Amino acid sequence: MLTRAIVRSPTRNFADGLSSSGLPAPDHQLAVKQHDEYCVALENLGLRLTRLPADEQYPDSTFVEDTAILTERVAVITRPGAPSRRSEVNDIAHSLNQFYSSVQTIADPGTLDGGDVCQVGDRFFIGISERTNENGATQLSAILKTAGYASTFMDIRDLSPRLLHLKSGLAYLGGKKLVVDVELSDCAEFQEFEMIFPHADEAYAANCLAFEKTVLIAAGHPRFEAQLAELGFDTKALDMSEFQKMDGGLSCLSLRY
Ligand code: CIR
Repeated sequence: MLTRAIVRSPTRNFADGLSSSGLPAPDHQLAVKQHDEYCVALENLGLRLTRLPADEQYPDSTFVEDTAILTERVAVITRPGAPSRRSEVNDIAHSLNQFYSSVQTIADPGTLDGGDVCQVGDRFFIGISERTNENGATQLSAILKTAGYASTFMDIRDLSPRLLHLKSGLAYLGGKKLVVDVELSDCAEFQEFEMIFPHADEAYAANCLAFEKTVLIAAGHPRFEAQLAELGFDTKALDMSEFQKMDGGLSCLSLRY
């Protein structure tokens, strides 16, 4: 069960981060407001937050998910694929040392972004992407295996070049339920699951966060909200507009453990 999360406030120069969205630059004050609402939503779900202060050296550092893989048995500090983000891991490693007796790391030449790693019970789907290379995925898989977890690689560059990370198009809702971007629907690995496909106009909504029967979703996706309600989930919609402009989604804003 998840009890804690690490979050990091958006920097004043948040708009200087990496983006391929083609959307207008984000507004810092609005991003801070949306981030605060996100933190309140996590707290209302019972999570205790570690809030790291904004670090202006790293405009993408609010997307803490990419810096670590946290499981019940092991913590792994990543080596983010974007060189501008590589040193974001330092403060996260420092925070995690308080909670994990052993923290492993991904080493050069491996690259790995947490956004490419989706846990489904005792198994992990690891996306090979523009950010996560095979070496990084292989290092993670070996660490996970030692901890008793299985892993499966999926090359999303071929399957769906539009997705920055695997979890831009994949979320686990518990049981056998997966939210899947329609472009990933043919993956053999997913066929044993009950797949929920967001409508093509609501593809951004695939990046959602499930906490048992409650799912945090990005606001403005009514069809997806209805799909989840039909399955018996309670939904809480959060305004994510400023993070979407920088290619980020709900999962990217926290490290949950
Ligand atoms: C980046 O390009 O690295 C950031 N602007 C967005 C990272 C989003 N993170 C995620 O999906 N896990």
